[in-house]
Amino acid sequence: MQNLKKTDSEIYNLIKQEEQRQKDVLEMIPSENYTSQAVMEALGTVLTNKYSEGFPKKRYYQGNAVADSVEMLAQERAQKLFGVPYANVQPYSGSPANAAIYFALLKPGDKIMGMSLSFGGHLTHGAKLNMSSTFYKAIPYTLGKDGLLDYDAIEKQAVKEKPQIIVAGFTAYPRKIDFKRFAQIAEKVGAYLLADISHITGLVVAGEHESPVKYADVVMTTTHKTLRGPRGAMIMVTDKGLKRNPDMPLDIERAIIPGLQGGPHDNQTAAIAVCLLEASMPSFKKYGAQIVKNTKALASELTRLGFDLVSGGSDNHLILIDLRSKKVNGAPAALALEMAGIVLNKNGVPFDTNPPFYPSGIRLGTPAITTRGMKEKDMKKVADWMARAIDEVAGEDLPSDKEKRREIWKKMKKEIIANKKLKLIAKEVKMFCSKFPVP
Ligand code: DSN
Repeated sequence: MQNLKKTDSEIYNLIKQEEQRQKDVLEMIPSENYTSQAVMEALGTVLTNKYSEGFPKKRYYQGNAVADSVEMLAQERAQKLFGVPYANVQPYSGSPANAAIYFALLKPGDKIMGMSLSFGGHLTHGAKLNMSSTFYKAIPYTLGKDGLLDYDAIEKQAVKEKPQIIVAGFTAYPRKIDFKRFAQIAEKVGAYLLADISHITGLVVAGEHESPVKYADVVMTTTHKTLRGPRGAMIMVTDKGLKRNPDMPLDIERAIIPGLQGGPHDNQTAAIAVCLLEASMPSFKKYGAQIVKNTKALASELTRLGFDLVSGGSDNHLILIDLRSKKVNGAPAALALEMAGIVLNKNGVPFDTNPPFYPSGIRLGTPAITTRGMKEKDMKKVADWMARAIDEVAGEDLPSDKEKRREIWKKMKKEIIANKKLKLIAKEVKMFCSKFPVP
């Protein structure tokens, strides 16, 4: 980055700081990962200079022979890897991809039935203030008391509401998803089934989670989570979807452009192609399997240390911890862990009575630390550090009164940032992390 250093030392220094931070800590936000250098290199290329509105062989501007080849390669790799007849690799990210699907398949006012945000759905699955609930009617479903999907309840609700689309896919669900059951429900009410597999794509590719391709009409995934690619997303139409609506690919293309986006980011498309190639290698299967082994090892260690895991454990890449039994709110817990070198996020738990900014839980995952080469035995250390860090803040819950909460939180933040024991853990974590190179 010598040119960047010379031209803009401020940005150069900030990027260097971030590079160091990513090396020194346990990155445990379940939607984050470390891309390969090959993906990074594809992102930082002359492809960023090109405008390619349209699709391969149907562009509005000249000079797109290479952009066509890049995009077709990405499409072909996606189709082969997921076993789908159509893949669109142009969405800038997951939110615009879901918006494009709705735009293509629904009319304003149609019903979108997705998991409620506070139970682990996504903003674009019908959350308040999101376009998915302002232009469409959101029908939120929730989890059962046990923190698991209650398919019978979802079916009952679908029969009553008759949504035009059902979204199956979550951001904080630690268990496997029964896409076959979702398909039965969607078929019963005549709804499209959208499988949003953004979180679990890498596991699907690795054979660690059943693929929704047989069951869903349309599949959306981001490319930067367990798939380990650049930021971006793909919309895939399945054979089932194509049979039901042969115009779906064209409708999706029109929804992308001119509907929602302008020119695709060709450098991003190239990087997606690279990550799809990497994901087709046998080593990626091993990676996916290790993610699940690590999560299970971490879940059992955390349980042994007295943490209350939503649904009692995990089958995938993430864990959701309900901290109410530790008498600590998710906000101070996440800050204490960050100060200890463990980066994850505060998160609501099912039936949370606390607000999203001060939720009752934390969410963590193993995709990024597995990329660094950590194994089951290392999860014991991670769990120990987590328990030590949480001990520093446990027993001091935040009050529900807004004014009092603001005051106490301000004081708590200062104390957490100054806490010497947390700093000591961060040193141990840093030393440990130095043994696991980032790609
Ligand atoms: N922000 C992502 C996550 O963390 O799950 C979802 O888009």
